[in-house]
Amino acid sequence: MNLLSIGGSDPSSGAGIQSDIKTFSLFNVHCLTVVTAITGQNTSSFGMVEPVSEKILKNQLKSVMSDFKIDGIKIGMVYNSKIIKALHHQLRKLKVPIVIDPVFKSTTGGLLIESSAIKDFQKFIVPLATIITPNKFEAEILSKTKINAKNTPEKVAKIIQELGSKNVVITGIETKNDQISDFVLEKNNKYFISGSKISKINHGSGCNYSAAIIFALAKNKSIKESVKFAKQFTYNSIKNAKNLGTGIAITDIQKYDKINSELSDAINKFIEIKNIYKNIPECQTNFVYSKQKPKSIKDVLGISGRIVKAGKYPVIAGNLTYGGSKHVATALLTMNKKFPEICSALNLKYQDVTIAKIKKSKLIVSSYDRSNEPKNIKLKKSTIEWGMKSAIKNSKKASDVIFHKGSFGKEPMIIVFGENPNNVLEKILKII
Ligand code: PXL
Repeated sequence: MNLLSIGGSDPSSGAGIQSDIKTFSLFNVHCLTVVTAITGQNTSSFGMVEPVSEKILKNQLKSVMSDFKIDGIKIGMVYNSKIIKALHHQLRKLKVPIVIDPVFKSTTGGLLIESSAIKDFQKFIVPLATIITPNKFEAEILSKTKINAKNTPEKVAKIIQELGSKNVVITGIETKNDQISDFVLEKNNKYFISGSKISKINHGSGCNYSAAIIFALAKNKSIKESVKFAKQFTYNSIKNAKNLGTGIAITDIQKYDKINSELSDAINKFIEIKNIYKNIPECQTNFVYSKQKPKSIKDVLGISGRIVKAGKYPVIAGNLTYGGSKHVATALLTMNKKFPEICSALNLKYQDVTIAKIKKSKLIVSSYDRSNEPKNIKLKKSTIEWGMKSAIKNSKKASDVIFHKGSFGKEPMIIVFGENPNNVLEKILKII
């Protein structure tokens, strides 16, 4: 896959073109680049900007467009009206997804667009967007409206959509104390996507976010899937930010982890299942996915704070981490030891209706009885391992579902197993 990043050069390689090359490389994507301006900056101060001439801008574009199949484009820093108009002229007829990341000011205070060019940005760049990703400050400039109780994020996003962007995401809206939300306005849909806030001033997170969105869109993911993917990716990049210079930290992106990406997609689909909160047990739900041949729970990816019930809504509490689940991960490890193809699992609330559906389905079911549990096992706290082993002791094939009816003080439980998270989801949809 080839993705094109159009933006400014940042010699500290925290943002701009250099940051996108890092991000796309992690995704195994070839990053084409068209440089609009050269900045002089580092992690503590912003020196100067020199935009490129219209002539070399056009030549860069022509060079890449005449040679490569381009699967998606991200536009960051554009700096002046000449560049804006030239980009509009060359890109307006293309049929590929375009993410516009309006960057007006750097974290260290540098101006990334001439103030006289904002009007042309609204007129010529915004309409190119499949998605535009302003932060709160940029959204206020684009819409000429301050976000407050009267002018809600929705109202402001609508103004930006009317400038011609198909979808609008306003990032960094503080909803609750420890939460940070993105407001998404699609053509016929609107919603917030929330996540935990990390208070770490950094260089690069905005670029990471828009680069991850264009990658997901080019892979044919929906707007919602793309935004959720980018949010998780950016969260990790901020959490991992490193003090490489003497000033602010530079975001760091981990190697793209297929296990993380697949599990993250499946979790997002799971929480969207209608009325799924009814299937979340008192001890909450975890969804896990392991590496091949896992040795311990450290090889199993799970949600650190589980999926919890908040009234009628499931909420992802915490983050995806290896070692993030103990119980469901232990159940999976035991199953995987006997059936190495089984790498994913999720626990559901025990309900008679679910058990009835499971029995009617063609799924392979086993169970164990916790009241048969030997005392030494209880003391050693290896209950789950014992239960799982006794359930599959005589099995020739891996079970799709294992349940137990609980015992004194122990909640009964259903665990669904599969080769991967999507496979687990398919089974869940058959039994709830
Ligand atoms: O993060 C926004 C950004 C984009 N592009 C360039 C930048 C910055 C912020 O500093 O320098 C070139």
